[in-house]
Amino acid sequence: MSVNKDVFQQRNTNTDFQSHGLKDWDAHSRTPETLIPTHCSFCGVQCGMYLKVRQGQVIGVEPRNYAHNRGSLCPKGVVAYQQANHPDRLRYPLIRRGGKGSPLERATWDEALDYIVSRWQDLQGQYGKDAIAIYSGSSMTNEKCYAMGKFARAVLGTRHVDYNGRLCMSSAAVAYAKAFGIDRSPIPMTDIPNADCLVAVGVNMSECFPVMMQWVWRARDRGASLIVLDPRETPLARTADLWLPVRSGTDMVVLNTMLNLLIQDGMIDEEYIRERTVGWEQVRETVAKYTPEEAQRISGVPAERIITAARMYGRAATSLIMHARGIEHSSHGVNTCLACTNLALARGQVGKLGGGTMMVTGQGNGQGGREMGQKANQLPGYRHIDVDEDRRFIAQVWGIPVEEMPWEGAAATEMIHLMAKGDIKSCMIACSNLMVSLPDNQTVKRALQQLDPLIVVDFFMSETAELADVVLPAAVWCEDEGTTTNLEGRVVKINKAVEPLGESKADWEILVELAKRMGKERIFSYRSARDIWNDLRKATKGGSADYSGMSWEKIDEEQGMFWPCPDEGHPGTPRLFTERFGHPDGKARFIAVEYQPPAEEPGEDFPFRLTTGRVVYHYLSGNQTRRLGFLNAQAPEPWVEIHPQAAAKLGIQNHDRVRITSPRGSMELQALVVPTIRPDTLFVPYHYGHAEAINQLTNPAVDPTVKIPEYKACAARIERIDAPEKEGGTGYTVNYNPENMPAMFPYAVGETGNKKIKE
Ligand SMILES: Nc1nc2c(c(=O)[nH]1)N[C@H]1C(S)=C(S)[C@@H](COP(=O)(O)OP(=O)(O)OC[C@H]3O[C@@H](n4cnc5c(=O)[nH]c(N)nc54)[C@H](O)[C@@H]3O)O[C@H]1N2
Ligand SMILES: Nc1nc2c(c(=O)[nH]1)N[C@H]1C(S)=C(S)[C@@H](COP(=O)(O)OP(=O)(O)OC[C@H]3O[C@@H](n4cnc5c(=O)[nH]c(N)nc54)[C@H](O)[C@@H]3O)O[C@H]1N2
Ligand code: SF4
Ligand SMILES: [Mo]
Repeated sequence: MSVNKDVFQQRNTNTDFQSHGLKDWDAHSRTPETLIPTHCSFCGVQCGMYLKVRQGQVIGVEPRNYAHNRGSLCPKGVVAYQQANHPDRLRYPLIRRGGKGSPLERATWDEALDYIVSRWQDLQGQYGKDAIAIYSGSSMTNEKCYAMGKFARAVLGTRHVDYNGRLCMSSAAVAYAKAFGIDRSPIPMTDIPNADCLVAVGVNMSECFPVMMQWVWRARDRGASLIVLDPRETPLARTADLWLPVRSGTDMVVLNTMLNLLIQDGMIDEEYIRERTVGWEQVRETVAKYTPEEAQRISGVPAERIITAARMYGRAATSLIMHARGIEHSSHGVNTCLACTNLALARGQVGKLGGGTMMVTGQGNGQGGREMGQKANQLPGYRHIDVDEDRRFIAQVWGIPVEEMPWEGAAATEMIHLMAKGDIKSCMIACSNLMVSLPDNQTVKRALQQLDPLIVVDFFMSETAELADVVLPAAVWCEDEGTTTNLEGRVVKINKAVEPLGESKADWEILVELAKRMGKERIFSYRSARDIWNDLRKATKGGSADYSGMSWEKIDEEQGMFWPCPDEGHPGTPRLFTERFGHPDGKARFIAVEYQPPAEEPGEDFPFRLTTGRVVYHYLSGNQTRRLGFLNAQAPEPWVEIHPQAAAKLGIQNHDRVRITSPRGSMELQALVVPTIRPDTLFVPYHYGHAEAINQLTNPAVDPTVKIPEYKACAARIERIDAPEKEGGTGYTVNYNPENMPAMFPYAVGETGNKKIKE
C-alpha cells in the first residue's frame, strides 16, 4: 500500500491552517498516518480515492489519479468516508426476543446466529429447502456477491437467490446478451472522446455519474454532437445540440423511427450488416412503418427533431448511444434497449473505437454483482443455471454433487409474491433496502411481515431492517478488502483502511459463521476475502466473464483489469467485439422490436405521467446519504417537479405542499415548479423512506422477460393540499401540443449548429 506520508506532512505544515487562526493540534489531528488507495463506495464509476487514516480511524479523503477518474470525485465521493465512524452505525446484532411486535434488543452474535440456523433448519425440515431465500445487493464486492450465491445454493440448497440488480439494469443485460452474446459495455469510458456523435438515452449522467462527464466533455471539445432523450431537460440536456423531450415509456417509437429514416437516407452500413450480423431483414421490415409524424403523436417529440436527430446520428463517422434506467426501468425495457443495439449495428458502430452502445450500469459493483452467481438464473462467470455443463462445472468447484445444485429461482420482484403467498418463509436480505426501492411498497411490507424470521444485514438501520426479526451489523466497504467491477467491466481493488466498527463483521464472515453452524464448513470455510477471490477465479474460468487470469497485484499495477482475462499472461479485454461477437457464430443479432405502451397510461382520474429517479445528492434508497452532512442538507426531503403551465392550471406555486396520487397510493410533498419537465409529466426522486417514499405510488408491472419494474412511467394526479377533493377526477386534462414546445420549454436549445459533424 503506497504511503505518501511525507508529502502530506509537508503539505499540512505549509497550508494556511495557521493563517486561518487554527491551532497546531487542529492541523495535526487532520494529518493522516497512512493513505489507503481504494475506490468510492457509491456509483458504478468506482472513482479511485485515497482514504486518510489516523489512529485506526478514517479521517478524510484525497484524490487519486486513477485511469478513469483522473483525480476527480463528485459530492458523494468526497463524503463517503464519513460512513466509517458514523454515530448511526449498527454495532452489534439485534433480535426480537418476544417475537413479532416486541422490540429489537441487543444480542450476542452466538445468540443471533444460533437462532437463525435453528429456525432455518426447522423451516427447511418442514417445508423444503426453497422455504428460505437470499436477497442481496451489488454495493458489495465481487467476493461478497460470490459468497452470497454460493451460500444460497451450496449451503442452504435453495433456488431462491436474487439481488437488487434486478431492479437496476437487468433489462439492458438481457438485451446485450441477446444482441451481442455478452452482457457488458463494449468499450471503456476513456474511449468516449473518440465519438463524433453521442446519444444519451434516459441517462442523467451529470447527476448520476458526474465524474464520467469529463470524457463526454472531451468528445465535445473535439466537436462531437450530443443528442439527449429524456422527459426532463437534465443538466446534460441543457448542454446538448438536440434535446428530444420524450414522453416516459415511448423511446422505442423514436428509436425505430430514427432507424427507418437512416434506411431511407441510405445511411446504413451494408457491408458491416452483411459481414458481422444476422437478422437485418426482419428489422428493416418492422421499422418501415415508423414515421416521424406517428412518432410525434406517441412520444410527444416534434417530428422535425426526430428527423434532425436521425441525420445528426447518421452522418457521424463514429457514434455512441449511452443508455441507462430511463429506458431500462420499463415493462418493455429489454425491447427498448434492443432498439438501441439495432440502431448502432445498422450504422456499423459496435466494435469500433468509441462507437456502438454503452449501458451505463449504476451500482458500484453493478457489473460484477451480476457475474458472480447471485442472480436467480446465473452461476459464477456468467454461467447459466439451466445448462448442464455449467452446473457440473460449478458443482465440482464447490465440491457438491451436481444433483444438489438448485435450478433457477424467483426473481427479486417475484420473491415478493412468494413471500406474500407463504411459499418463502424466511429471507436474509443483505445490502438492500426493499421498503424504499421496490415498487408498490405497501404490498412489499405485507410480504415482508409474513416472514419469520426476516433477517437484515446492514450497517445502518434501514426502513427494511425496522421490520426485521434479526438485524446483523455489517462492516462498511473500507473495513474489508476485495474487488468491484465498474460500469466499464474494469475490475478494481478495494482496500481495507480500518477494522470493522464495534462488533460488526464483513458480510462474507457472517455467511462463514452461519455455514459452520449448518455443518457445511467443508465447502464454506473462507478465512479471508482473498480466499474467496481465489475460489471465484476458479469458478469463473471458462465463463464469458472470466476473471481467472487476474491477480490483485496486477489489478493495481494496471489501474484495473477488464474481463475476460482467461490466463495469467492475458492483458484483459477493455474493448469487446472488435473482431467477433459473443454468439457461437461470432455475429451480432438484429432483433425486431415493436413499440408497446407502458403498462399504465394517464386517463381522466390520473392525467399525468409520473416518473422517478435520482438527484446528485443522494444514493439509491438514501439509507447511506441521508446521514451524510451536506448531502442531506441539500436535499432533506423529496419534491415533485412540475411544469409552470401545469402548475398554473392547478393553482400550484413553487414550494406549495401538494398531494400526488396513483392507483396505489398517495403522498404529500413539496412542489418544485420547473420549466425543465414536460407539462404532462411529474418527476419525484426516490431516495426517501416511509411517508416520503415515492414507491408507495409506483406500478409493480414488470418486463415479461426479466421482471424489472416500470419505475419510470405510471399514471398520477396532483393537487394542492388545501384543494377540495373532487369526485371522479381532477377535471384537468393535460393538453400538450408538441408544436408549441419552444414556448413551453424556454430552455430548449434545439440544434445549435455550433458543432461541426465530421464526415
Ligand atoms: N447521485 C446518484 N448517482 C447514482 C445513483 C444514485 O442513487 N444517486 N444510483 C446509481 C444507480 S444504481 C443507477 S441505476 C444509476 C441511474 O442513473 P440514471 O439512469 O441516469 O438515473 P435515473 O434518475 O434513474 O434516470 C435517468 C433519467 O431518465 C429519465 N427518464 C424517465 N423516464 C424516461 C423515459 O421514458 N425515457 C427516457 N429517455 N428517459 C426517461 C429521467 O428524467 C432521468 O433524468 O445511477 C447511479 N448513480
Ligand atoms: N421509484 C424508483 N425505485 C427504484 C429506482 C428508481 O429509479 N425509481 N431505482 C432502482 C435501482 S436502479 C436500484 S439499483 C435499486 C437500489 O435499491 P436498494 O438496493 O434497496 O438500495 P440501497 O440503498 O443500495 O440499499 C442498500 C442497503 O444496504 C446497505 N449497504 C450498502 N453497502 C452494503 C454492504 O456492503 N453490505 C451490507 N450488508 N449492506 C450494505 C445500505 O446501507 C442500504 O440500506 O432501487 C431501485 N428502486
Ligand atoms: S462519480 Fe460515483 S464513484 Fe465517483 S465519486 Fe461520485 S459516486 Fe463515487
Ligand atoms: Mo441501479
